[in-house]
Amino acid sequence: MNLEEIERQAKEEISKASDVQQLQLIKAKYLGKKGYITLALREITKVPPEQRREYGSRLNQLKELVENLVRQAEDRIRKETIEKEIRSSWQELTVSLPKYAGAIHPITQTLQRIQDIFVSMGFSVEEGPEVELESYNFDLLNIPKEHPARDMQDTFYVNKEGYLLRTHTSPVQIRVMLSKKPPIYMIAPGRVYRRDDDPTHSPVFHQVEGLVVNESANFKHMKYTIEVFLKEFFEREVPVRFRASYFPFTEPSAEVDIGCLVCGGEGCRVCKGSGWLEVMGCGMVHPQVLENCGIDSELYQGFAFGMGVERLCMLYFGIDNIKLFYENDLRFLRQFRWS
Ligand code: 2U9
Repeated sequence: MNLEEIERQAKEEISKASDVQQLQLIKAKYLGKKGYITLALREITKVPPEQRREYGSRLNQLKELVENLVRQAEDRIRKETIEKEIRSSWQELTVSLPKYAGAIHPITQTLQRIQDIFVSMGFSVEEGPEVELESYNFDLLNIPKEHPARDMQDTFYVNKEGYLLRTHTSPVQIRVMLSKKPPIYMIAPGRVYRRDDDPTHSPVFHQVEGLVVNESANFKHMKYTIEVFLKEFFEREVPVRFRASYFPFTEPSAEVDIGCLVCGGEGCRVCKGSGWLEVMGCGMVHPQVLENCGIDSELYQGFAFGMGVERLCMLYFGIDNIKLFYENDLRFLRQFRWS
């Protein structure tokens, strides 16, 4: 084979090579120990002396050309292999997404919405332990030793003297008051535990409690704060009424009702004919509670409020059984995709 012939054939074969092994064989055929170009170089002695220089340089050019073509082909094959791999393993994620998409749990969504509203009003969000000191959960809150809430029937005690599973998030406010000076504007969201189990009560549920302590807090401030919150939470003007009530840690105390969201106040099954739905409790912090936490009740006043997250979530979404929140039935949970 003459050199032109070798060049033409090598170019054609290299350009057609489609995998690395094939390319290695072609390389050996031209550049290997017994390859055409190697043999041609060896045969240089047979070329007449006056043509050797020209022949040698021509042959070296050809060798370089073939080496370059092989390198380029290696790159091309490597790229083609990767592209082929990508094409075969590629998945259209946006198409399969809706079928498998998760949802944020309705309780988490409700907690987030409640927190966002209070944060927008300048409250901080505080957290505390779920296994709590009995004294923070009851004593410092002015809850007497013989109070029924302290009963083994109502509270989960743990096998360490003086500790329990918190029955409300109020001990978080105690911790904040013990460690910080007023002014205090805070909410305490979190999980709480009570020995209850029926269609409207779960042994584990969530609360958000709020506390404001400053030199001038009064019932009017509390009323306004709660009214603004409820309007934001239910995304409409809702009738709100404050009913006198009693809690050991607040005085005076009130329960807060909104006009029934289902019947608009006419009276229905949901509001048990009254036209009103109870949504939270509140009151002016008992001076004894402030004193228990080292806050001078002559100088400072506070208001507090508390709400059950499950109850607010059920009212907001129109859910009638609290157990649905804990069963993790996907047919239920799927309905709460954030749109
Ligand atoms: C401190 C002082 C006062 C928190 C309050 C309520 C009223 C209340 C209930 C709502 C439904 C609990 O989840 S529920 O069963 N809560 O009615 N909570 S005032 O008062 C405090 C808290 C901490 C130091």
